[in-house]
Amino acid sequence: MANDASTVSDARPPAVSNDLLADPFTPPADSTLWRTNFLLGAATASYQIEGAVNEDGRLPSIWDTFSATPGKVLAGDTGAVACDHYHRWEADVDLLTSLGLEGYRLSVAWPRVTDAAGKPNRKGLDFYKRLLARLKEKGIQTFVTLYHWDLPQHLEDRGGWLNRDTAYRFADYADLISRELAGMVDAWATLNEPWCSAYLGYGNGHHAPGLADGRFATQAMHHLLLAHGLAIPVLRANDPASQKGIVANIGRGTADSDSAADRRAAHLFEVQHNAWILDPLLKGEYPQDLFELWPGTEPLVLDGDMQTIAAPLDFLGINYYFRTNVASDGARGFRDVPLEGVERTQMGWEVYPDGLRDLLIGFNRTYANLPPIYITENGMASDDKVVDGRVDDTQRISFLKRHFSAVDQAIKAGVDIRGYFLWSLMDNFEWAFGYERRFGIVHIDYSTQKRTVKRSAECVAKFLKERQARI
Ligand code: GCO
Repeated sequence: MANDASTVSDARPPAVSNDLLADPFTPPADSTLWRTNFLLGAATASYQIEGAVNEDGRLPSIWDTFSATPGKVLAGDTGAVACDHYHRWEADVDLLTSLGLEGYRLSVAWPRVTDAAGKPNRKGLDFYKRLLARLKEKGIQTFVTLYHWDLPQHLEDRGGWLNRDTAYRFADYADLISRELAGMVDAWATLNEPWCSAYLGYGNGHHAPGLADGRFATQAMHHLLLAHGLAIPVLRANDPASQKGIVANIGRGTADSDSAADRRAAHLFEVQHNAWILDPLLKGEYPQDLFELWPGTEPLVLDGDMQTIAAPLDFLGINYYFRTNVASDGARGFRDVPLEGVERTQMGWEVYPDGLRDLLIGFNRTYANLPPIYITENGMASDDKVVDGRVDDTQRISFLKRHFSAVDQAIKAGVDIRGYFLWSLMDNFEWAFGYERRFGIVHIDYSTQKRTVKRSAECVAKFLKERQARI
């Protein structure tokens, strides 16, 4: 989600009550999550775990450049080694299998699989072929994201997502990769969180490539969505049996008071975080309120673009983390009003499972053609430590239990939700926050690369085992 430094606070999570320790995790008997066709998996992304940035012909990405720029990433961390997954992938697949996880969401690094002319890089492609073949052999469903933010630097040098041509280069890349990997992927997602790429990358500069201009953000978003829309028919043609979709991060905005102005502010917050992406995808138009919020930022849209962007989807991936409480900031805007005394994570993000439920139910009402949903990311960061060989991440266990319950409630209210991926399988490079923030259900000791299964992972594994035993 938004690794926006401005959302970080010093608040500490409160102690967790004892009854949680007694029955830490298992969903209640009537939960829809007991259905064995509800897919439960974990997610990662290439730049956050792979390392090996200079190996086997991988080209530099915008995140290599950004993280090498002093002051951009906490403690000067980079993804150069990360979890060394490029070399340890076999052990990591064994780990997934040992936990009984049924699905794995990963991303392909564009700069690893193509050369500067867009031609295939065999060694990079072979890495993903080996990995996907092994996952298939283990019976794990594969959800592959084509773009989880690691744009080849040579494309950024030509304007990146501000250059319309990048959308066409993305479609070429989608063509190449889906020909190569056809039959090995259960579901393709074109983009991960275009909101972050456009807004944090080009609007406020907190992410690579680090540009900050409101007009850049809306134009970059348009080209990202166009890239998505161009890629969908290509994926359909090359790999007809798989599902095709996109992954969007969503944010809950609540009004600080009941005043009309604050309620309007909360509405505008959700327009900026959700409708900006979902309206073009599902209605074929940008929300006009967005340009009320950001006057003069209308992107250049060519004839036929909106139709391309609104290509039918087989699924929509939803990433949810927290809510933001807002008040009116004058005629057009909103400002954050952080709530006191609420539970927060290591990111400073409020733990607010109801937001997930309410947004899903709201989307189901707003969009007549809402596709089936997968929760493609949900999870939390905590300052986890290995003590006597164990990691007791009690807050995460409670977090997961409550978000499972939110998903269950949304399903019972009629939303078609087919699965849930934990963010993340393992601690990893958390973008502008480097390695300090730990989102994994598996702990990584970065000095030894030792993996330690956290208690949350044990709880998930136990639930999956019990669920399997019911068949
Ligand atoms: C994102 C990404 C993940 C993050 C996670 C926690 O949304 O930022 O998909 O790469 O690590 O969301 O911030």
